[in-house]
Amino acid sequence: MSPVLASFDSGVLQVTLNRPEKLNALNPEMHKLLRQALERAADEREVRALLLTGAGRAFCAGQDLSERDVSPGAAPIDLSVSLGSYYNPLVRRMRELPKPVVGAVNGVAAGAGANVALACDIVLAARSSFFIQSFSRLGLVPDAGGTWILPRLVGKARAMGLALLGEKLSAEQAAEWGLIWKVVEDDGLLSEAIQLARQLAEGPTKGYGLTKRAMHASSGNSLDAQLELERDLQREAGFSEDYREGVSAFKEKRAPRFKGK
Ligand code: LHQ
Repeated sequence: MSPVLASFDSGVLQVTLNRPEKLNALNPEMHKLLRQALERAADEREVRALLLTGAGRAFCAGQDLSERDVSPGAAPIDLSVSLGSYYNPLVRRMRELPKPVVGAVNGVAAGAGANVALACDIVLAARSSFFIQSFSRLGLVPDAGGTWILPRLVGKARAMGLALLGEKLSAEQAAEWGLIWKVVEDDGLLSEAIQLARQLAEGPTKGYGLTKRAMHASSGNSLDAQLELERDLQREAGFSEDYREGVSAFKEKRAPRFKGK
């Protein structure tokens, strides 16, 4: 079985991390397959939303630690290579994909696995799942965008507590703190996530892509710069077929039929 599964249906590319016996801990092979899936999502017009989840009882336990030789005589490991080659491009691809990415956190999301989950645009989490910034337990710094996204989502005080203490954060608490969109009962998670991804896949894909750009740019922009960006992106959105369809549907008092362009 492939360690990353990809299947396409109803506009949604579902990508499943599939090494359940290792709690879907990420290795280079999985990164390669994840990259291919994200490239497919970017290239294929029919793909209008991506759904990321995990097989078995975990979403993802972060970097595969079994592949690291840390015995006393072993050469020091340069972790920047792994971040530069795999994690940083992964997070960038997810953020830059001009289509919605839904994360369905089915179980534990630890270390880089937690931050890959948080790089999704909308995160649903099973009630029994939890998040751990487990880096401090290994003497490491939160990576895969953790030090960027955590303070922005939950504020510096909570971000610092999560990072330094490395304690479990329940799905419920994560939702209460604004880290994720919603908690879903365990047995309904995948079907609700698929339903949501399909809903998004029927939406104005172009407008969604532009919305992602605006949202992601906002944290580095002044209000003035953001207003200018909104003006430019709205210009682009206004030229889309979906804008015409949206306005027509409103006037005709019917549901819009967006084509994603
Ligand atoms: C694992 C892993 C794992 C391998 C469970 N690797 N096998 C660092 C370096 C470079 C660049 C990128 O970024 C990073 C950041 C990182 O992501 S570092 C890794 C951060 N992740 C962790 O520290 C999590 C480590 N795992 C755990 O703390 C526990 O496994 C959790 C809390 C996730 C789940 O605990 P349990 O439910 O008690 O399960 P378990 O510990 O028994 O794990 C089940 C199996 O999965 C077990 O294998 P085994 O052969 O003994 O049954 C674990 O060894 C394996 N596994 N995480 N990251």
